[in-house]
Amino acid sequence: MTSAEKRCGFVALLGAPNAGKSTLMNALVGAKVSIVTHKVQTTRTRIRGIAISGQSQIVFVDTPGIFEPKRRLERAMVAAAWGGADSADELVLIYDAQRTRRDANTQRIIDGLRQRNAKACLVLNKVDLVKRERLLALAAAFDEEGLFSRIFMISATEGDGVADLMAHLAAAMPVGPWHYPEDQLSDLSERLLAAEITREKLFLSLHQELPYALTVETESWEDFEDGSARLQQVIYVARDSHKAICLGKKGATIKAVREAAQHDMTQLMGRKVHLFLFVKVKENWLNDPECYRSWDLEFDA
Ligand SMILES: Nc1nc2c(ncn2[C@@H]2O[C@H](COP(=O)(O)OP(=O)(O)OP(=O)(O)O)[C@@H](O)[C@H]2O)c(=O)[nH]1
Ligand SMILES: [Mg+2]
Repeated sequence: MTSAEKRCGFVALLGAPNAGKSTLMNALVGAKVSIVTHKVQTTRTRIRGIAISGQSQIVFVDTPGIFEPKRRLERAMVAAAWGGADSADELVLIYDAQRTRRDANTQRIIDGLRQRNAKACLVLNKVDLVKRERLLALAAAFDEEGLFSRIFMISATEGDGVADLMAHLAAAMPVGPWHYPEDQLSDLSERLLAAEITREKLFLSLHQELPYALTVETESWEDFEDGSARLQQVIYVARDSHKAICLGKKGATIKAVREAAQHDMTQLMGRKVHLFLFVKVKENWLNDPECYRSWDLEFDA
């Protein structure tokens, strides 16, 4: 084997909801390919972000958080997360180092890894918010599990420790040809990415259960000769009362969501985007197989 040989592989990012998986993937890829909010259960499916480090192409798989699922969509999300783990070359467990006690969700992942006889790297994330002594104690406690080949201390928002993790993973990738063109950063289509951006803004603007009771679909996309694009998206909600909250007083909420989403889309796609949003009631979208198919989620997980 020579050092010039190309390497390529998959790295699954696992962790409890809100641990910082998507933030870390964006830091590794160097672009925002997965949406991030302060709320749990933001990521709904496996999203691939692609990075190159030396001769290695690393395909990161951001997964929904692993938690105890109750509803159909939640079961599908957790199944997608484990599916990402089972098809990966390397696993990274991300833990929010602010937690003073190990949570049941992280324990569930550790048990699942043990059942699978899998080794993983551990990332203690959000180290910018935690004192060093506590981090060392945490690392020692996790080390006792005998499950982790390496432990990294990272701040995904500040970028601390990200290069070390990347170098470790790059060297661990199997030898083989790259799966994606050199300039590709994600496997999401532009339509899906645009829907995710709008969903992020809705998550940030709406409260309680509402963000979890809606979904966004890019219905039409027109490209114009001047490089600009016109996108029409539908926000599906389950009830009339949800529609009213989504629109806000005199349409103020949806207006702010539209403006923020359009701004991000224009930036990310590097061209002018004109966004049009419609809110529709579709009572049963959570039980619509088509919706699951479009997300590459299993309907009967
Ligand atoms: N201070 C600090 N905040 C962080 C760091 N990493 C992530 N966060 C914040 O933690 C919150 C959750 O981040 P996400 O990346 O959405 O977490 P996730 O694990 O993908 O969450 P789900 O998709 O819901 O499972 C956001 O508010 C992030 O800004 C970090 O290193 N430091
Ligand atoms: Mg996420």
